[in-house]
Amino acid sequence: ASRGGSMSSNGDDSRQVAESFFRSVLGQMETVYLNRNPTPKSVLELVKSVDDVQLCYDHLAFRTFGIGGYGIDSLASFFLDYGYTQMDELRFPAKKLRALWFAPPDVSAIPGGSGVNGPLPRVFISELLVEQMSSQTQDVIRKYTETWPGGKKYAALSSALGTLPWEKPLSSEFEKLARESEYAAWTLVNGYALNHVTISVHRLKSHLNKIKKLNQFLEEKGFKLNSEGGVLKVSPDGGLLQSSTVADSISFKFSDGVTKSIPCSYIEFAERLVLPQYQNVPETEIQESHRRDGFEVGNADKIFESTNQGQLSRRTG
Ligand code: OOG
Ligand code: NI
Repeated sequence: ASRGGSMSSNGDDSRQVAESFFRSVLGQMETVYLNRNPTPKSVLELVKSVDDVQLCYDHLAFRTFGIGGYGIDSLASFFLDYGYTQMDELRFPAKKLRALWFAPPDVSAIPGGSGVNGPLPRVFISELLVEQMSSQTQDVIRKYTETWPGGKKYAALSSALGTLPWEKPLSSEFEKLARESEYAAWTLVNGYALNHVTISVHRLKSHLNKIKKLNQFLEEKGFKLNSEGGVLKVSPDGGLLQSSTVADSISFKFSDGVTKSIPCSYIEFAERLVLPQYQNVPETEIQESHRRDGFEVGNADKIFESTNQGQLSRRTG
């Protein structure tokens, strides 16, 4: 017997179900992020007030502990299951980090959709090389990642809910980690929460579609941008230009009852230039695929510092 017309599970329907589920999970991750971080929220509102057509995300970024199944893979599986493709690895030996980025499947934007309803973003996931840390730092990280195995299995769920997959730490443990790796301390208290979203600058329609103009505009409005190595980060090939705000701080109550201000998330901006081999393509025909793809170790190394104390305590100007 037929199960009937519109409810049949043909390929098109299942793709649509998967897409709307996937986008709503991204939307929840974004909601957690916007509720916690006033700066990204105001920056997005401000940019949308100037450029009201369609705001696209270049990428979303997450941090993880590379140990016992809690690393990149724990979160990547959600994106891989939806059709993302694993791309290049980036290494940061001094910070004891590695990262992978993932390219989105070929799914078109929801008509007129912005943000998580726009063209699907790339995904950048990094991990701390835990076994390269001091034994005291490793002990703290193991203590929180080894208690309950569910944490690594439900990484995406933890991110979408904004709930840590482990117990809240002691304030002394946070301090201990921060002295050795600010990334480690950040991850201990933020878990799988969205670290940043990145506005695709070249896809804006107003004069803000040049990153230098956008940076200037934001600084005039009083936003503090990450100045590590200069506000504008440029890849050696000149094709990838990035900048970011300094992370917001939130008040966090540790398990010992101590409340401290801790770094949370920031927002990034990326302009991807047209590749040399497509210089002759008419402007109206330029697609995202004609532009510089991927990430750049030198840029990323500086962008990581957006959550560091050195940037947070810096005065504007
Ligand atoms: C990621 C920093 C690197 C990029 O686009 O290169 C980055 C982080 O802070 O976790 O976002
Ligand atoms: Ni980024």
